[in-house]
Amino acid sequence: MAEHVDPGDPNEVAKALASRLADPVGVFAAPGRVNLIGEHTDYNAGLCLPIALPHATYAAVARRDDDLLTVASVQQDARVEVRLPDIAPGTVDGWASYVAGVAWALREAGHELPGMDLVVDGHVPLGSGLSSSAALICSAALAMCAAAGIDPGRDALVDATMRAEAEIAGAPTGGLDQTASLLGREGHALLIDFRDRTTRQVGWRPRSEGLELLVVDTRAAHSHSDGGYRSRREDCEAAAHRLGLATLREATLADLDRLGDDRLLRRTRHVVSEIERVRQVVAALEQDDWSRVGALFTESHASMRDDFEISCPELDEVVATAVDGGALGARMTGGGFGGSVIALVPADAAASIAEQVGERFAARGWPAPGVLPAPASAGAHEVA
Ligand code: GAF
Repeated sequence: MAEHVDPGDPNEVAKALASRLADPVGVFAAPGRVNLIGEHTDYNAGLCLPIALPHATYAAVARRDDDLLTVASVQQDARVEVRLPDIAPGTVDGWASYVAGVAWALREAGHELPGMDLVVDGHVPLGSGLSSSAALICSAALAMCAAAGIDPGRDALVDATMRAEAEIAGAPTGGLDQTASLLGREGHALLIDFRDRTTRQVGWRPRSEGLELLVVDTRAAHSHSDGGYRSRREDCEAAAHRLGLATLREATLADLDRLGDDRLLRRTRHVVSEIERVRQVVAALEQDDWSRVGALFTESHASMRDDFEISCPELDEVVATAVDGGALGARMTGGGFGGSVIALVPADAAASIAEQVGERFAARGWPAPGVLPAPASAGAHEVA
């Protein structure tokens, strides 16, 4: 059977977390995300369309009189302690490097931070392609800003969280996850143009049409995912270089023949066609054409499976099961090589599709998948 993954009650989570600190400044929540469409386009200066999930990471913070940063987690035994001036690339590793990295990036940007105790509680499933790391890093960013009494603005926080993740945590991501977590809005998808990092809120309310966005966490986390992500970035850079372009955003399908390399041709075809699909999904949403949205999801999945080669049997199985069960369309979401699928389904078919996925996984001897509710939810905020 598929297992329901509950986001938890934000007020209860916040209350329990605050009680772990003597004099908390506040508790801050930052959501995970699902990207509706526009995969591996962010680092190609392309378009993405994520929504924020109701599942979030929570960070409670208290000030200290010295220059120590201490980080504890409800999910981890070890408490990490580091002097703020000692944080630098290579000095903190593991999950706490995301939190220490934000402190480092904010200080690098010229902000003064006090010593702080942080306690975090993660409600975004780990390794699910739903951006648990962006949720952690963004909740810590808001908590630290509140403790320091500063408000650098959301765009500056996107910069700081991206630097933290790339330079301290060692994950060279493209900005999609942090932007979605910081700027997401209830009832909306966020259209992000990574050429100039401008954003636009686009209405996303499938429930008002009798539809539901089903998120299925396959719980397949492939060990080569880090290497796979880097190698896709390198392929895209190599393709742009061969075409004499700064990024693949400038490429068109007419350029494909000039690449002279089948792998680079297929990588480029994915990026160019995926950016176009983002435009088409936004246009379809503006016309309330949900069948078209679904069809574009399924096309996107085929492109990631065949051209970008970032799918895996578990992801393909969920997509096939959802489509067989009556979904308007389905695709893997996130970096790939495991993680989650989104399926746009008639609300009254959601439970039976989830059940069929669970049955097919059991038949193949795979661990039970997780199923998450996914109404478009609020971006990072203080929990009242
Ligand atoms: C991961 C990365 F962190 C994002 O920046 C993005 O590239 C995504 O994979 C693929 O669209 O989530």
